[in-house]
Amino acid sequence: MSQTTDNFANTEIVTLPRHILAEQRKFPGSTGDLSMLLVAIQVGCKFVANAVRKAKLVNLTGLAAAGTQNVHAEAQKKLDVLANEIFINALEDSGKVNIMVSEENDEAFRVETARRGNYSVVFDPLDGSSNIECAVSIGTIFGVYHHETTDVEVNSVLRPGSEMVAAGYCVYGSSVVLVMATKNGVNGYTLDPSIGEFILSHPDIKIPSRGKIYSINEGNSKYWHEPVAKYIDHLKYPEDPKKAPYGARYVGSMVADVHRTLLYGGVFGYPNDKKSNKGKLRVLYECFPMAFVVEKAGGKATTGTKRVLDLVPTSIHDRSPIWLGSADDVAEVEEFYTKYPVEKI
Ligand code: AHM
Ligand code: MG
Repeated sequence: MSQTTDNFANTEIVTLPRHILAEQRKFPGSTGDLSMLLVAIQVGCKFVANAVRKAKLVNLTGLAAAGTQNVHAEAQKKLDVLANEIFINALEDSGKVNIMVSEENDEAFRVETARRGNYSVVFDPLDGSSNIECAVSIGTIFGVYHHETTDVEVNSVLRPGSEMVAAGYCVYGSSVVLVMATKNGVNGYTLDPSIGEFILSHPDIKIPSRGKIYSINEGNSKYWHEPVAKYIDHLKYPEDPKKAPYGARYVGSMVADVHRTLLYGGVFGYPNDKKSNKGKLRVLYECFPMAFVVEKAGGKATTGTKRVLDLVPTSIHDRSPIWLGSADDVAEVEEFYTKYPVEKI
């Protein structure tokens, strides 16, 4: 097994830290801080994966302390709280992080001065937690910003997603897969439980330019705006009678739905509608990281009328409509929004 080349032979088992270091060597003079931060994130994912797998057996399902809610007025589950603590600890210990924003914390907060670094991390420690109790896939989502100095204001994370330097997610599903995107591209690593290491399993992921699957909560169709209703209809009843309709898949865990979309192509949407003007998903730690991953893999992400990564959040828990996936599919979504404009998005 060659230790000196970054061109791994097909048969080689490449662990995540080794792969990240190899990628870093492509940029001589880099500090290695981002690499260390990404390695810390994968440690957090391993701990969460372990907790998720045996949650029921060790009394980790169910609600946290009675009446505990997060800032979104959602009941916090024990696993939500544990996953949040795991990531906060892993990120603090890395010594590379400055500001953290978590779905589970009302405010953004800073690491203590002695352990502060030049990166800020926004994350949803356990997304899709309504699926915990029934053993359906859930995940972690994260995005990383860089600061020139450690002396930054806590609200300096309110920046466009296009300024992220890395983002990704970990899906705790039938296997545990960690997907990381940087300016170098997108790679996926599968956890080998027998050795406790993430192994490079999906190098240089590219999303197909068009897919055959749409993914949306169709139960909300009563509230949909016209472009959404018309677009989904067009997928189900193609104008060309020779064309097959798209298939529908919706897990209800963004991480799982986006991961499938990334690998198979197609489109995932959580639009705004007549009952929620901004949609459901949070800009900083749900929409931005996923849009970043999908764009780096050659796909697109839009609100319907604007590129998601160009949004500037006004508060850390801001929400946005989102459509993401294969470039041609998402371009078609935008065409429907142009043809059937909605007054306010
Ligand atoms: P959560 O952060 O409270 O888990 O909510 C986010 C989840 C996403 O994973 C998923 O895409 C969406 O909510 C599903 O919402 P719905 O049940 O309205 O379809
Ligand atoms: Mg979430």
